[in-house]
Amino acid sequence: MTKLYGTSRSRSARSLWALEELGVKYEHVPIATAEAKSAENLKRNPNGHVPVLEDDGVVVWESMAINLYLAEKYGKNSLWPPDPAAHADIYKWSFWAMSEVEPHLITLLRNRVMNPPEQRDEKAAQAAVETLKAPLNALEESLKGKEYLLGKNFTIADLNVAAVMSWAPMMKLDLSSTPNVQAWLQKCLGREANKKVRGLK
Ligand SMILES: N[C@@H](CCC(=O)N[C@@H](CS)C(=O)NCC(=O)O)C(=O)O
Repeated sequence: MTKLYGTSRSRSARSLWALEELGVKYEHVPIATAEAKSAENLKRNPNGHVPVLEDDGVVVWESMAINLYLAEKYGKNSLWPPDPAAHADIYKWSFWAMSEVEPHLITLLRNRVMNPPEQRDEKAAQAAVETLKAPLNALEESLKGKEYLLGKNFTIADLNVAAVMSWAPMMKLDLSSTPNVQAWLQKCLGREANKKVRGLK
């Protein structure tokens, strides 16, 4: 039995996308972000966050950990290539997205979308845009002449990085100076599995 806890309007969308790509049969329990600290959810995840995965008795939290686990278990002929060197690339890009990109996108989210207008700090947002230039240029270079991060095929590395980057348009982050990133992101986000997740609760 596979269950994914967390509304698609949260980081849970990443893990729902992975489940859909992998064709895993699962139950979606769309608990809202505001309910993530309920006593019930704290039992699953002591951090009181979503997403949380339960899979045949295995409980996993942290969106990237969930996706790497799912890809390794269910994606051997698709999202998870057999070669350990490919796994190194997958870990590298997944941790890179979480450490080098996501915190700055969150700064943008707070200061351009989430905070009430009087609490928004456009200077902090601009500083985040500046900081993002170096990692985005690194991504741009890495995608040069390639369909996907690891080469010809879409893998969990693309899914994890694109899921983090999917917030960029909402935060008015201009990607026109990194055309490879822009084209790759559109291609990844346009996949049927991701579009299906956008329609979930
Ligand atoms: N690093 C964690 C972050 C999880 C997280 O912060 N989730 C948010 C929703 S996007 C949440 O559950 N917030 C509820 C709260 O902090 O009370 C992951 O990637 O899974």
